[in-house]
Amino acid sequence: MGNLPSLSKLSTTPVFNTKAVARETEVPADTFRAWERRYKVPQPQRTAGGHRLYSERDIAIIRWLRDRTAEGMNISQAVMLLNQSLEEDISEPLPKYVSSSREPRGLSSLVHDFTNALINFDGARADQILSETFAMYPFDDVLIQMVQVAMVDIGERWHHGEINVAVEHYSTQFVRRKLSSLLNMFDTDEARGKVLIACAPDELHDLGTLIISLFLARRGWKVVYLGPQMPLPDLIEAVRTLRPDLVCLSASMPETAAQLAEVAQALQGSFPYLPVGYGGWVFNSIPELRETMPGTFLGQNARELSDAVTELLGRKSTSTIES
Ligand code: B12
Repeated sequence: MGNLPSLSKLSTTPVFNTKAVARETEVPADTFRAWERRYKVPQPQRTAGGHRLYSERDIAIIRWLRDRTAEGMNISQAVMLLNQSLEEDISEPLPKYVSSSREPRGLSSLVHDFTNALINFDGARADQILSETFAMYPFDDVLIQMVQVAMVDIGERWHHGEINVAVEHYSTQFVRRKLSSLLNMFDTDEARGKVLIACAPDELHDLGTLIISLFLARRGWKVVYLGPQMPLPDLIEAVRTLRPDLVCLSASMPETAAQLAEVAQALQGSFPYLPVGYGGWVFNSIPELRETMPGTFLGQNARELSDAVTELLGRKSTSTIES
């Protein structure tokens, strides 16, 4: 994927009119005006007469978005990556691409609208809100403070009988599709190390493991995502084949936490040098359960997990597993 040119070196002086930008970038004016309306990027200034004027930096950004969409990425993902690149480049003193003409919407209002859109089976609206949020807030915050919060809210309403299973399934599938496509995007073979991620044998709650997978993949770890309901013999087989540097296990209920203790113990028996970590909602709500678990508790959420994994594995890139 092409890197963004160093934007800080490019002029922000508004000099090019719409026609010149279309000619320079070979992107139709309607297209980049639609990007501006929907994602607040690029950010042309206006002349006294109301005409748009673009800078060199705007042109570089339009070209970069053009190339990503030509590679098959959808525009909302491309804008999200643009924001992410700006976020990661600490030498880049640029604001995120939020319209300077109005305050960004508060996250809680976006979470509320996102949840409502899902509950009303309105995937297009949910998609739009998600893109808007990715364009305005740091990637990690969107996952933990928006997606996770919305899924807990929707799931709890299902648990209380306030919404039916069709609504819960629709919302879960929507989020699963989004998170999976992001995970594919961050997949890399030049990784810092390989992490295998799986749920306990009877565990269906897997959105948390998808989120932790994304956090790790985005930080350069090769994630092998095995998802919900992972039977122990197959997990052992997978470890033997894949030789990961770390296995991360997840449970959300006391029964599945008990299973996880057996899984972790069996893994440690078969692969004494393989680090095994665990986490999940039940270990946050009943912390005493951590005392029953072999392996390392890696944190209460995806953010804590990424720090713990870096601490545990450092920058090691070769597999150390022995069987
Ligand atoms: C949505 C939901 C469901 C959905 C799950 C959809 C899916 N595919 O994931 C469905 C409808 C399938 C479901 C089913 C059930 N559920 Co439910 N569910 C929830 C709910 C409301 C939210 C879960 C969720 O998606 N959270 C969002 C994710 C992103 O957050 P997360 O899982 O916590 O993950 C974060 C952290 O925990 C951590 N993390 C997660 N894994 C790992 C791993 C590692 C290594 C680390 C470090 C960190 C980590 O990082 C994640 C990201 O930040 C929770 C309540 C809650 N507050 O969590 C109940 C809850 C977990 N469910 C519960 C129950 C009882 C059930 C059912 C038994 C209900 C039933 N009668 O059938 C079934 C069980 C199914 C099964 N066998 O697993 C109970 C469990 C309580 C208990 N003591 O057992 C809860 C707590 C609801 C409640 N208040 O009672 N559920």
